[in-house]
Amino acid sequence: MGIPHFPPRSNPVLGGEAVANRAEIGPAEKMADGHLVRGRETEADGKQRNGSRRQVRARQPLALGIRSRMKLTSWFHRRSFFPFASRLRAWMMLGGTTTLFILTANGVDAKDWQLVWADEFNYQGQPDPAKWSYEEGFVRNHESQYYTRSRLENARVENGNLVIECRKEPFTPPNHAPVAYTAASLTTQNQANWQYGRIEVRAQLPQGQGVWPAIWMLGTNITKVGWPACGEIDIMEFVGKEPRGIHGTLHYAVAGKHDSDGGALQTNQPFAAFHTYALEWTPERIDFFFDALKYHSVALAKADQGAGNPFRAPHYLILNFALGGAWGGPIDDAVLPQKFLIDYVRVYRAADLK
Ligand SMILES: [Ca+2]
Repeated sequence: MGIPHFPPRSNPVLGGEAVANRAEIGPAEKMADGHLVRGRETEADGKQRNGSRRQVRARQPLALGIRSRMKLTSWFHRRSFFPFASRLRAWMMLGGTTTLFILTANGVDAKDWQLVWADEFNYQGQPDPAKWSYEEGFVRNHESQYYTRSRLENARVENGNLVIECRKEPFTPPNHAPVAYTAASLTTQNQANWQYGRIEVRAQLPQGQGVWPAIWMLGTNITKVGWPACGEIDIMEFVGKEPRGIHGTLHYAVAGKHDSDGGALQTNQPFAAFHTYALEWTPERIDFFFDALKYHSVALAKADQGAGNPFRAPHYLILNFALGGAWGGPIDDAVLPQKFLIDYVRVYRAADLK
């Protein structure tokens, strides 16, 4: 959610910094085409850690993505005589087969994961108040939606899914002027947080110009140290104006200034079906997954801040459906309402990580 991560509207200074960050990300997106993954792997090049991210990207385009892809397509190499590109295309189209690779693609064997928290959304009505609370109002990024609290039109559980619905409608919140767009943002803040493990969310994304759903985390110490020092883990971000891109990113502070390390996967119509968005978080690194495919990885050491590191501390989870704003861009009213469906959230701890 944090590229750019504007603080509330009242802080124009930090907002300006975020705009510059987004502008820098732009050219890299044009480098990727087809089903290629792109990402930055600065930890493999220590000399460039303190250089500009633009330099890093120019020297190492696609390096991480291609390696990850090669690993995952080895099955096709052994069993098929089709050219590599055809195998790749076929593999991406066979979304249902990706589960075959989970055991080998994950950093830790599946048998070593212990489920420690979950919401399967196998009930009806309000999201479980023992697990979820709400962000309310206009919260960040100059987005157009007003987040409502405990309003079934915007957040409800039905048919086995959490439904977060973004609507264009005249609505007058309590103690607020009328608004034009409503949606919801659910958070486990003050109720559940985790440090290390595998966080897995099966979801179907909304689509259309302006939509910006996200699955992400913030450090629980945000109320003390602020953003970005608290750290931010974006497990999944998607913007409807780039309908092929899935983004995973870390935000943090280096010497008091915002920095980030993000990767993106280019795939076909990710909103057309449910997919699994996950991260695996160890004391050494965070890996980002789309189904079984690991498309980005960041060494935690990048975010060392003296003796501390925001990613060696607990974070809470946020599921939200934003509209417009700094990254969502212009809104196509005709696509609304749109639904962000979440089948489940599962949090695992690795058996060897206490
Ligand atoms: Ca479910």
